[in-house]
Amino acid sequence: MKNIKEDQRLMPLNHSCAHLMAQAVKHLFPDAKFWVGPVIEDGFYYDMDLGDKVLTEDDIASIEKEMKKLAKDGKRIVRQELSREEALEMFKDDPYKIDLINNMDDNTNITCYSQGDYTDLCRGPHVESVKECKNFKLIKFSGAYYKGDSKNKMLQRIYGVCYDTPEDLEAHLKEIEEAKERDHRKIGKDLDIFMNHDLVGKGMPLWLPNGARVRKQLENYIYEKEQSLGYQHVYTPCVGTVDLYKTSGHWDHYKENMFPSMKVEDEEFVLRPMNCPHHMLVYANDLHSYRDLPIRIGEFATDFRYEASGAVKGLERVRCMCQNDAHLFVRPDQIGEEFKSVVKLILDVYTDFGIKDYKFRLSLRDKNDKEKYFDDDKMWDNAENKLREVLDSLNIDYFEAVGEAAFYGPKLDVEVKPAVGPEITLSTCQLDFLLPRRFELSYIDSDGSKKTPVVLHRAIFGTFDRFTAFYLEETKGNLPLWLAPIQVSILPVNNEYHLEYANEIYELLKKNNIRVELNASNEKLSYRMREEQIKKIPIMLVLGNNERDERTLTLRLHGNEQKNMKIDEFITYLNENISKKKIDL
Ligand code: TSB
Ligand code: ZN
Repeated sequence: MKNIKEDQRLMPLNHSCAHLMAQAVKHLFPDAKFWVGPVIEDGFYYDMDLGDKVLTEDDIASIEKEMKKLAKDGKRIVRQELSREEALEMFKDDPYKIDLINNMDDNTNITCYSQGDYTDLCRGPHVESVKECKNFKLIKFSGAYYKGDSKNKMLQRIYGVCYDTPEDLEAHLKEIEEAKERDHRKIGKDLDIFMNHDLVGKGMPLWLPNGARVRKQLENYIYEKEQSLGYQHVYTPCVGTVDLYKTSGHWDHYKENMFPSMKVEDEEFVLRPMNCPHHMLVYANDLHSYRDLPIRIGEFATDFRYEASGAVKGLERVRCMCQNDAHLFVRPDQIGEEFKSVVKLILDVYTDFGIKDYKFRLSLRDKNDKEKYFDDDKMWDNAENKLREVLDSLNIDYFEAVGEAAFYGPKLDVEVKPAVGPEITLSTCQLDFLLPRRFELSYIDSDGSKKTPVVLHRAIFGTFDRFTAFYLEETKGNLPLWLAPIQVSILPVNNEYHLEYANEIYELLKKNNIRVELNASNEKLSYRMREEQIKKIPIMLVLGNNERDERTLTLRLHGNEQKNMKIDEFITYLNENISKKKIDL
């Protein structure tokens, strides 16, 4: 999809279309007042105050109709420069525009744009005439708080998009449709991966049996990898005292992302947003010599974060999540090597999953932001350079993001693009010189002196939640066989004649630890096949006379390609595909 905001032609065109929409709204709802209507990556939106009116689909259709009429009428769009006084006078009945004008600094050139009976305060630029805004579509609408603050009034927001040709518009709409199909919230529903319930709360998904199957496979997979790399896994509580988070610094630097604390007897607890403090204490439980390092403490750890209710999204952005977390305690001379091994593990995992479309982002501090980042320039420079060196030595392509580092150190993140919405971070590896000092961690060096270790925080999947969301979209729900919640589904053509054979195969597959389902409902075969296709079951076995009489199996792979196999052959085929964790069938 083209980035409309950055396109020289589409940007003004969409901007003008936003005004066209506002004009149409004003015709239909004369009391409407408008807040802001920016051009965004995929079109435009406009926030408006319609009093108590909540928009409906019918309203949107009427607005579109009115816009068509106005576009056809084809009024010129005229720019006018205003002094502050003139602007305040012109918009004196509109508190939203007054707010905008009052927030402009003295040097701002105030302009407004008019088309027929409609004038809007606007910086521009615009196209010459509303005639050019013919090929548009209003995409969706929702409530949106004034200035994004839930304490303010709820406004109505309408999103739309405009192109020069009907073909371009059509292509854009098709892409939106495809993205909806690929959205993990839809696939998650089709595959029974997760659900939400108001009684549990926003951003608190419940993993259903199918989701739990996938997650268990992911856990086993990464657990084995980490064990073979010398990680030691622990279980720790998902709460800690406020004092723990004061010691770590999260209470000062991360509080707005945490749930409020709760008092129990003489202790004050918080739901933990991160696991680092617990792992620091695990490290401190033993004395360590320089020879013991690196020590790698891993955990599949549940965390709670206060994400804004408007930001939570399926499994991708949740308030209760499970990190594939580990903290690596290293000597300063081991930083490079250990960081390198984490980066290699990330690459290794992405290869196993066939993930190709991602970007490495090296997040650095903003030298001027002394409030967010602890003040030790030498330490920061040192750390940032170490990470760069490793990335360069591995020939990795990355971009740098100033001001995106964690408060405790620079980090490397892997960015991916979800079906809908802005980019997200999956894997992360963060260098930290601060936390070990705050927890007074130490090891005995070769000369007998006490030294402070350095910590690397890393999560390869990020969270199981987010990774699952991403991978459902990446594969469009067609998970590799080893990961699929149901691997094989058996469909007897006719229950009267083929159920016995189907049952025999079902039992055999169960015995071989295959996640198998028998779909022998009374529905027609074509209906049942459609059901299994929606659930994206990798292998369907359709068993009829031929298969039963010859004791063979007919496989449909991902709903289309057909193969014939003997029973033994099929078991070998499954075992090989699963044990090698092949991406394809
Ligand atoms: C890696 N202390 C480190 C840890 O040791 C840490 O917590 N880092 S983090 O804040 O970046 O979170 C780790 C990963 O969790 C992120 O890279 C991201 O993939 C995932 N994540 C963060 N917030 C959410 C969320 N709200 N929902 C789902 N996943 C999330
Ligand atoms: Zn951490």
